[in-house]
Amino acid sequence: MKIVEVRHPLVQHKLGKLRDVGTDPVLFRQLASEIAAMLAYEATREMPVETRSVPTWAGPLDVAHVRAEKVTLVPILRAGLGFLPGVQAMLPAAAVSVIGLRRNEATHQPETYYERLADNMGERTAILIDPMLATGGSALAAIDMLKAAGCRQVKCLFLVAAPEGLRALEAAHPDIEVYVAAVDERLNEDAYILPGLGDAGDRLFGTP
Ligand code: U5P
Repeated sequence: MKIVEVRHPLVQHKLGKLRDVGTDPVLFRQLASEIAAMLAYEATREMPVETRSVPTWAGPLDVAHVRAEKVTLVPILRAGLGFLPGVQAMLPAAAVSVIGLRRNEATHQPETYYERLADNMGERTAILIDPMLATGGSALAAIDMLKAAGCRQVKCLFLVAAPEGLRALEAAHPDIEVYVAAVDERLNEDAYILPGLGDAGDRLFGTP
């Protein structure tokens, strides 16, 4: 499994601000989106590019063109929504497939409550979006769904990942790619990432 930890100074600076408990939801959403855009930039480096002829002031010219219909963005509800705008800033025309997963706080296992995928999933690269990879349960369930729908290439964007989650993804899906701003230390007994960000959904949406 390809894991890219984006050590860019701006990503790390913004992540540092996210870690500050005093960062309110308005700033948290803004910073999360900015980091998401930079992770998307890294994740799309090898994207196939076609050429198209455009009329320019100096006559027709072959220019680069990325086909939006080859990609789908897949936010995992709810926290993934807070991460989506930054990725959409980079890929504005990509169809959005939404997956709703709720973490059962007793078992820490994900439960699916919503699934609405784009058409022609077999033709698309899926870019899975969730701020946190903790046990990996949610991401594994989402990737299983995407592969069952025919996706052959899956790239995952996380703000922070725990080593436990990365190991679980690697074991089940060695063919995927993962882009993260940080790989943190470990999970606590409630399956929260240490040092992490706390509950990313709560911090994005201002819920207690
Ligand atoms: N989660 C957090 N903070 C953590 C750990 C988990 O917000 O420190 C939430 C995220 O919303 C994410 C989900 O969607 O739990 C991932 O958990 P898991 O399925 O990887 O264990």
